[in-house]
Amino acid sequence: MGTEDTEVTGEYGADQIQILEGLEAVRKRPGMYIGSTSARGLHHLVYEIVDNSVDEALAGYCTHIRVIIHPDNSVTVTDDGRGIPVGINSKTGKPAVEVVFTVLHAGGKFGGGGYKVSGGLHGVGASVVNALSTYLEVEVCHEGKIYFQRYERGRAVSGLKVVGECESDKRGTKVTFLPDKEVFETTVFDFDTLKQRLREVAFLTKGLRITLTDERENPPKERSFHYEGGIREFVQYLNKGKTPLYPDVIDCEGMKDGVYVEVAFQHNDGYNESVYSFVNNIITPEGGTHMTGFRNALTKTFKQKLGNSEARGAVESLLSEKLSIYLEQHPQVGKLIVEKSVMAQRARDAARKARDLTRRKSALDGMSLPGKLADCTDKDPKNCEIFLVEGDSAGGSAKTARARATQAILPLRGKILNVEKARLDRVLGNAEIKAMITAFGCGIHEDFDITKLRYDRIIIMTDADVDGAHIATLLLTFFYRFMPELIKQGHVYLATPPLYKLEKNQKVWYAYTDEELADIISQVGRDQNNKIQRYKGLGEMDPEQLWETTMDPSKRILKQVSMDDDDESSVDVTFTTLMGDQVEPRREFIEENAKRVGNLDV
Ligand code: TSJ
Repeated sequence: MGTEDTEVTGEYGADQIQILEGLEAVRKRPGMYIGSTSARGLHHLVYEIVDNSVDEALAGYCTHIRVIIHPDNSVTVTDDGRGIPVGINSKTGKPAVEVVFTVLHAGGKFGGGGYKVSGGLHGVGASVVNALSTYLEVEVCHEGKIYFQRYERGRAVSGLKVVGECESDKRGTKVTFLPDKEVFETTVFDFDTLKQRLREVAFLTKGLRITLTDERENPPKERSFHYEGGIREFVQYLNKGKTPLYPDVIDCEGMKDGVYVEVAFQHNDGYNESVYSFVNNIITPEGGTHMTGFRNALTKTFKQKLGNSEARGAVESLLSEKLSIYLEQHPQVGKLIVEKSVMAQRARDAARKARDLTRRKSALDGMSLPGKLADCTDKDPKNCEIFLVEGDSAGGSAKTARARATQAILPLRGKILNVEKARLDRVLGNAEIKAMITAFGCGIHEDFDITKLRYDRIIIMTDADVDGAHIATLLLTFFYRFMPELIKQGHVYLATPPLYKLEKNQKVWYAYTDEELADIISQVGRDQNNKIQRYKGLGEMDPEQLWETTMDPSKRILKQVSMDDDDESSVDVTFTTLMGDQVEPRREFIEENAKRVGNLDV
């Protein structure tokens, strides 16, 4: 508003040379600073910037962070914090904000003194994002003035200038950057990936609101996360759809020996534990001493042996204290947890016995394959695939239809056991599950060894109806819990049987969706000679039809199951459609229907 552009400083100090060398190093070896230049590294740029605002929130000065993906995949992050300091930094003679963006490792950590800190990847901060962006613009609103600076590939192309005025009580920082196409393998952001991580950050920073907007969609897509309950709400979220053993989420929070600790948990009636631990807001999948402290506190408190003097570590001592008090007030909850623990102990013992049995068996008789398996003759796993077929009758057709050299058939009878609901010893005693484990040859859990996998492709072939989809889900759940690497490394597929057969004048068409059927009818004409059959199951197809429509590698449609293992707290199972090489182009639209199919129950 009538304010002339005012340079805050324009001096080009001697430190500048060192700065440029730093940025060159980042551009030369980006992987060293952000992990990789794949989609993963790209998304880390956003986390890196957002972490600065999160620190501001943890320090108690910021309540709302906005992240906007623009149509050109540039990203804006805005917060309502104090604003990156604009004053001149005595050491460099530059405004602090310029130092933040141009000096490697400077980060946003000035005074420090925050209650907790979020940790960006390797703690490298804004200067790395700047170096790896075609351009980056920062706007700071401070004491009624709007400060602005622009950088290109890490270098300031202007000094910090006052470019306008804002209301004197308005504060905050706004950063917009465009990731450099010369650096990244892809510069297209994935909404769900950002959404997942930002939701996690919101859970970990109670009270903070984080809003994600995708302007590439019309109208823009927006999600907002705000959890007053923090990780308590995270636990409720994880237990959604499960049956808690008791109504309360038990939690504690506090500072001990300079370590800030937050814990929350609630038991459910399932047999799988979901434990997530974070240090400085970063997930620690392997656990660590903080996890040891958590488990010690639980066992010690329940053994009632706790004396504060023996408590080691901040987590252990804080949680033990809180837990003892809680259990005195809620003895019923204590009883439930103890019962649960005893049950779990029994289940573990039974499971160990069952597993020892499988191990011994495979060691002794050189792995006897299940009787129902029609194995392929080729012994090179690279060439081989196994069809898991719903029902004995479809299994029979598949055995007749298959290419014997490379295709094995394992018929599965009836519903597959839900491994989420069953105790481990029952799971391992189940005939269908035992058959799969022996047929695959790669073991489970800690015995899992991918190099022993006997088939490169594991193809789930079920009816194209609700029951078929349910069986497929149960199988995927089993793989996810017992051999997740099979999914992560892309060995699991879904077959796509046709929904309809249309016959006319001795010619045959197959349709895999309703739209496709309509398409075919409009091509061949709607008349009396059309004979349309709706397949209710694989069993209705004769072996030739089954081969032609669903099994023939040159014609079939396979959906590859994949899983984003970046963030295990919300597993998305994704299907990618793979088609044989002779399919008509009109089948392509099936791809659109197969992109993303819900969440696997975690
Ligand atoms: F990444 C970044 F540096 F570019 C960045 C920093 C990006 C965004 C969107 C926000 C921020 C940021 C930094 N938000 N808020 C702050 N706050 C400070 O840097 C700050 C302000 C005042 C004081 C103080 O002691 O008075 C200290 C700090 C660290």
